[in-house]
Amino acid sequence: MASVEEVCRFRGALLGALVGDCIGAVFETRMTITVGSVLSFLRGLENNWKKQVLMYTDDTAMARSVVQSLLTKPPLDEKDLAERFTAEYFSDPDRGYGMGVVHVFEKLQSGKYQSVFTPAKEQFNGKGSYGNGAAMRVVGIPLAFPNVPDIIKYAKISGELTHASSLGYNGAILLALAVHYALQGVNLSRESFLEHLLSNMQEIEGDEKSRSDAESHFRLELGEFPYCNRLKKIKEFLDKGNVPRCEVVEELGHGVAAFESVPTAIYSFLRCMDPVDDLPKEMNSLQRTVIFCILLGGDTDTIATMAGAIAGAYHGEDQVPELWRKSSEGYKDAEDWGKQLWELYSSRLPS
Ligand code: F2R
Ligand code: MG
Ligand code: MG
Ligand code: MG
Repeated sequence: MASVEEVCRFRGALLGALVGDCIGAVFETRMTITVGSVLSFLRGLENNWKKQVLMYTDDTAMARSVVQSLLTKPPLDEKDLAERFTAEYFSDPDRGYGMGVVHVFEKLQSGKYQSVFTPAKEQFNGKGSYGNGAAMRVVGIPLAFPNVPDIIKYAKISGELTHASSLGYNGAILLALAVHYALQGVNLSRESFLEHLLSNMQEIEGDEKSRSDAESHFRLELGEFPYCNRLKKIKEFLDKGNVPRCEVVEELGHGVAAFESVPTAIYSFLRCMDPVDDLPKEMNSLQRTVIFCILLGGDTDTIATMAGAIAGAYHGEDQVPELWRKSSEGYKDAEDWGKQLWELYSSRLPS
């Protein structure tokens, strides 16, 4: 891969995540979302972009902290990252944070905790959060580390600062790995992409904590592998071709739990490599991916940001429409940081 093409994927991942969050957030609270209403909103950006900036939400606010920490305190300094999350939240608390995670920031701010991981462990009566907050912000990790063991290690650590349940941080690991494999572009087929994810997640979900968290949440027999099961469902859906959106929501979810949104984002990316019947033919795959996620409803900003990150890593920044990019708050940082992360990633490649 030529270096220009590589930088384009790194910027694409950050910009795809950004536009997914900014556009997805517009539809988050809407009861009815139709193709017409999404397309009409996007057309309206044309007349509006200089006047109306689309604000990013907690998803991007936290992703920015991860990227800044990775760039300034390598390889990953959990105290620095915890401080950045906390400072960002208290300087700008109205970005739509999850109801539970704000207690982690309050505890971290109190200075009463020796370990930065303890507040997260106390969430939800000691069970830890399984929200998608660790996954929604993880895109910087696979852009900073070129190999799978590092990605797994650092996605987990960065996730555990707020999400102590393995159902939460395993979602972050899965998303980070999806971005990692997407960076390979067309060198990896859709089938191999899924097989790699399944093989990694079988090992990850096979550990004792993952099995006991899954068992106590789903109350099923030992051996329940929630992410692996959903990856298998994705394969089934892709083999079928056209699957009604209501069935996608029913089987994969569109909620705030990581296991009800990370697999949905992965499916949306893979499905939208091909045209979608009711979306305009002239749209590229990344545009289709973001719109497809929004049409699923539910946690639209987060599913679109996660799928946007994967699609941007795969297709590159050229698929992020100029208008979407320039309408989104903070797009210049995403462009600059994409290049800086690529340099960091490249410096870590074996010579
Ligand atoms: N939450 C939103 N959007 C709604 C905005 C409400 C806000 N107060 C406002 O209007 O400004 N969006 C953002 O939250 C999601 C990421 O959440 P995160 O960071 O994972 O937070 P949290 O609080 O840890 O988990 C979210 C919810 O999941 C449920 N939950 C998690 N673990 C649980 C457990 N062990 N037991 C029971 N429930 C659990 C709770 O309902 C949590 O509040 C993203 O969508 C982001 O965009
Ligand atoms: Mg949000
Ligand atoms: Mg949050
Ligand atoms: Mg959300």
